[in-house]
Amino acid sequence: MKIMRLVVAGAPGSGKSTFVRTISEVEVIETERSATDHTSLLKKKTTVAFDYGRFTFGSSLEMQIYGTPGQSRFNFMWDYLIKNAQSYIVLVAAHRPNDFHYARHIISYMNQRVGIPMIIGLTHTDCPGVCSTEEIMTKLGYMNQKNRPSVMNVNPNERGSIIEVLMACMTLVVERSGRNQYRRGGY
Ligand SMILES: Nc1nc2c(ncn2[C@@H]2O[C@H](COP(=O)(O)OP(=O)(O)OP(=O)(O)O)[C@@H](O)[C@H]2O)c(=O)[nH]1
Ligand SMILES: [Mg+2]
Repeated sequence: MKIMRLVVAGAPGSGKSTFVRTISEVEVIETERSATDHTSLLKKKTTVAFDYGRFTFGSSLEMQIYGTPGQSRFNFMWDYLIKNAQSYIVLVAAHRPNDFHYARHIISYMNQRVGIPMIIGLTHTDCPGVCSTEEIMTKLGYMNQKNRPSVMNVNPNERGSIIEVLMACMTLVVERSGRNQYRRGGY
């Protein structure tokens, strides 16, 4: 069985812990504590280390899924988790434009450390006040339609929606390893 490690990053309240909890086939390891700062205006609890869950595609692939803490004061965990991942997803709450700048910071932080496939997952697209995908991508710094990462809507409360994103990540990782093998003369 192959193992793929996937990191789920994003601002507080974007849905990372919900994502891991909804999809995991094993009991999730969570490190949520009472939120004390401005995050407490958004929600009662926040992740302080990581969430861990697992999902298997048949008998061939096990995805180990790590949710990061949203708050940057815990970014030593972002560092540790991303350096051990093959792919990552950045969740962006599409109805919170004030968080887009922070999401951009997270993407830049990750890109400075790794060069692995990533997907932007737009959450809360069922909520009032949703921004368009184009507006979000522009605010995330992707002005040009070319060279943009993949962007998908995802509802972290729905397994089917998460599975679509996991399959997209898996495809990107497989394509990339195929390209690397080709460069090394593996075919
Ligand atoms: N309606 C709706 N609710 C969502 C969606 N995504 C997440 N939520 C809700 O938003 C809240 C997000 O909370 P968490 O999953 O704890 O967020 P988090 O990203 O882990 O936050 P931190 O650990 O604080 O960084 C939960 O109540 C989810 O049910 C979505 O797409 N639609
Ligand atoms: Mg969390």
